[in-house]
Amino acid sequence: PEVPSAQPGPTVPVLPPCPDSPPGLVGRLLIEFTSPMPLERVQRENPGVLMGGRYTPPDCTPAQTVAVIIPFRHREHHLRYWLHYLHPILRRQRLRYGVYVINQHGEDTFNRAKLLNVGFLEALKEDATYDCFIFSDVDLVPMDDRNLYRCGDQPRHFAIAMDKFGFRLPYAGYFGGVSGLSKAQFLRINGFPNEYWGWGGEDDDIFNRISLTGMKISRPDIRIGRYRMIKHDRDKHNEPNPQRFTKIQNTKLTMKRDGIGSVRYQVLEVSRQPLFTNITVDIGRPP
Ligand code: UD2
Ligand code: MN
Repeated sequence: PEVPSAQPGPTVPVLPPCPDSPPGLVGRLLIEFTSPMPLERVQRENPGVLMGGRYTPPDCTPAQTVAVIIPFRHREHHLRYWLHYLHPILRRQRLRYGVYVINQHGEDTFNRAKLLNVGFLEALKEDATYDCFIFSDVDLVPMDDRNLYRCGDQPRHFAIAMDKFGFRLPYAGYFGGVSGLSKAQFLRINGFPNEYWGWGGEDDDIFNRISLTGMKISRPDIRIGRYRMIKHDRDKHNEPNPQRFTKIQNTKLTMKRDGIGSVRYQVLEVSRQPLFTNITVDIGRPP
């Protein structure tokens, strides 16, 4: 019998893998927060970014898919600067990525780490191929595009030299600001704590989780991991948490029961905007 030969279909271009060091990076960047930043301008300047803040490089196939998760409430004006600076940087870095703004509903006490847990789960619901999660404050902009927003074989701390700390690491166990974990690393530490309400401590708890599971923090060169933070006052309903000092002593006991496995919340709205996906969520209030 005659064996049918394969019909030549339309040619699907197979893109080469994206290179380890992306060409076309510019290095040190000038970052300032003086002129106002209308969203229409940011949109106009980033035509390659798709609805929901999704991007895929046109000329190569990235090794990872990155979800950028931003904890958020009432910081629209910071978000506009963040989108303005970060989209072009992430594009030059040849990342396949999506931006998720996790907006805490209501006026109860803010809970950064719980919002980040929500972001992890909700981003995966949007796209199950995410395998790298970058958690970023809305007010932090890198000053060097060689600080690659990718995951590696250890959890990564990106924001190591901030203007507000004199461009130095404030203490060895500092893990605040911007960090990145692969899906496997995140699950290995049972995600982030849900029980830090108000300002402070949650980043140290995450650092403890990483150490307790035998992982080590990886960091960029101090000359590259530079950041500017948009100057701001402490927000309402995010007062320093007086329990933070005792809580971070107990991570070893609490991390098993408090984390991604126990997070309870209710999504109120998912809306795909031109430059990001907004997820408004009810995360409850402190007990
Ligand atoms: C530091 C850390 C931050 C976190 C925090 C303690 C730096 C640069 N960052 O930030 O990672 O550990 O201390 O919790 O050291 N937010 C809102 N609306 C609010 C309150 C907070 O959107 O009403 C979000 C926003 O993304 C903000 C982030 O939470 O950037 C951290 O809050 P912050 O900027 O007030 O705290 P800060 O600068 O001391
Ligand atoms: Mn801040």
